[in-house]
Amino acid sequence: MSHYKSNMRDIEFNLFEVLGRDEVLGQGPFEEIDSETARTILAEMDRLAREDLAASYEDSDRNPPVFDPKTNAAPLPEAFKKSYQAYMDAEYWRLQIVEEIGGTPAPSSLNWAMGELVLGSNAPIWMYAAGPSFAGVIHRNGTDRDKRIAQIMVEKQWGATMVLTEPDAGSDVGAGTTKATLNEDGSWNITGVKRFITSATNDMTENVIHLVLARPQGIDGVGGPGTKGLSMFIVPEHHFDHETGELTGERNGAYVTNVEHKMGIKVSNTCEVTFGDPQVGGGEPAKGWLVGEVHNGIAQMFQVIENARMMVGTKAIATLSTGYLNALEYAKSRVQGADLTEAANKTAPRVTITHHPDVRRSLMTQKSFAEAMRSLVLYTASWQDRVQIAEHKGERDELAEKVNDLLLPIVKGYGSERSWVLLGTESLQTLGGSGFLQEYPIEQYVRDAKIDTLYEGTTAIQGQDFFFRKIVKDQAQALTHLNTEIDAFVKSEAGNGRLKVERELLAKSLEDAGALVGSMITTLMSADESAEGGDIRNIYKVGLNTSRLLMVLGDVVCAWLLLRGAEVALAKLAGEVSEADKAFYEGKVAAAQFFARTNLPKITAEVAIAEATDLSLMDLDEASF
Ligand code: ST9
Repeated sequence: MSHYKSNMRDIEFNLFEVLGRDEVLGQGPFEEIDSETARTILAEMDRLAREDLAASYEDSDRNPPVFDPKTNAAPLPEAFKKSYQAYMDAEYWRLQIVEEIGGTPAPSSLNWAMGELVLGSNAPIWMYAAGPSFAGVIHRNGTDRDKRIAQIMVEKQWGATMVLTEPDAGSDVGAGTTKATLNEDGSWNITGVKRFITSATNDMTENVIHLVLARPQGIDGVGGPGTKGLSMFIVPEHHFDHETGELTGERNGAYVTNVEHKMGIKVSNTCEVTFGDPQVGGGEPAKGWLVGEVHNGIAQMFQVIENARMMVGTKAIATLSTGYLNALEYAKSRVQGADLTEAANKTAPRVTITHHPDVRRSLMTQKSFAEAMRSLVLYTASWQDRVQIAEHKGERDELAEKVNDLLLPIVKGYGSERSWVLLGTESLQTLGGSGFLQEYPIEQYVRDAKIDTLYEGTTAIQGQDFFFRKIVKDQAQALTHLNTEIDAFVKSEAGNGRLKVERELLAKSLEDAGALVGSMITTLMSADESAEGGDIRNIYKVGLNTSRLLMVLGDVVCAWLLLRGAEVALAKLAGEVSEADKAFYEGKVAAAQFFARTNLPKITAEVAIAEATDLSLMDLDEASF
């Protein structure tokens, strides 16, 4: 039986009943995919995920790849390769790429709905299969040569990697020291060691294209310190003819020199890659080609990073959803103890644990967060749909770009933190001691989901990105738009009287969150030493609260999205619905009410804590920690 339990009903509810995706499907850039086709694709992907992709989930954990230093490789388990091939053969990965390189573009919302199914059933498949999506970035930024390389990558279904991190440059990408030196033929020699590189070796694709950030040497005006001095290079594992794509038979000097031993997602090879070291492999130089022949590496790489941050948040949320559904299934059949009203009666009938108040609290906590964050992912993706539609017309939808940018750290940072914590504290806990056993998938979910708070920018980085870049640098334009939308909902008659209490709670938390943003901006301004009385150390007070702000606004946005869904559900319940739909819609209303009532009142306290921040923590001697 499959470990993976999907929630197709809720995915379709979000896409079609709340977000009205019928309106974008079948037209403009998505002409070839109407809503009926989209539903068929989702159904097929759901089957594929539960059966073929999930099939190797456990085996890949118990029999992970082992690095062989003689071959610089870590071959993947056969069962995993079978699942990967099933995914590639289904060809739905083409929906993420542009037509010019062999794709059939679909709205981002449909892609991330499918993404949930793949990432929840066996996430490393999505990561190994990302080569064609990486090709999209090369195509978008590249010269004619690069565009042909991008086509080849898709035709041949090669793997690809994002290569930023170094042993001493993790969160601080700008500290990277990997060098690039120009050759006479226009190629570059790359030298340095990179770490934590996902998918850098596999035995499923004939080639891997590394997208490497390195610092050009000896050229005026480029290669300076920090992230802006980094350029992005196409560095293949094996050399190939840039016109035909045929491998030339020459190895490039980019070698995997270690594969990490990890807590989770063990089948996803996390590699050290050494570039251009004469002592490694055959000692060949590591040759690379500058993407687009422009030195704009960090901005180019952020096109990959933005997609990968969305991926990580979706992975986390997908795991919480299947964790919840596994816990629910267990709770419905596990008989333990008497009903609390019969606690004094030692001979009272024993009941399933779904009868116990604390289990109900836990299940509804899991359900409401999993469904809230699913709507967060799909709502964010619906802004990406707008970006795609504008691009197809040769225009830009700047508001959509900004709102998407604002939401990304919430999807990634808030999504991964809430999911990882709830998987451990609630989903696993529902199974009692059995949750700790490898007989059930949840202990693996907990291990596999922890990485989501770490890679692609830790939660601390997401909090900083959210405040400094997505709010302050944006002059709060996207935030103001979101605030206006939530405020309009608060003031509406949404829910026809049934959501009055929750709308009031939302109004209060919106006001509190607004006050928090305002006070952090005021504190930031007081750190400006060019202004009278400014003290640079006040910036610490901001830094002490950026993660808190991310979580607070995550709660507000999630509550709003759930309540919007509840409004739709209540409208449906007012008409004729099947028994199954009645239960589903009532569950949507209950989850929204529960989420608002149990989470929103805490925001007032969070804001009070933030506003009372002083510098005592920063003044404390390190020895006192
Ligand atoms: C990793 C691998 O963790 C994990 C698994 C990967 C699995 C891969 C498979 C799936 C991926 C599929 C992807 C396919 C792609 C598909 C695409 C489809 C189209 N947003 O603030 P500044 C830029 S890998 C956008 O001064 P610092 C911007 O250009 C390791 N851009 O930064 C900016 O210039 P400007 C992951 C942003 O102080 C410039 O950077 N590592 C954003 O120099 C400088 O900005 C990390 O994630 C943004 N949010 O450096 C690093 N932010 O301002 C974490 C910056 O002029 N560390 N830019 O616009 C950080 O993010 C740091 O904040 C820092 C700071 C490095 C950016």
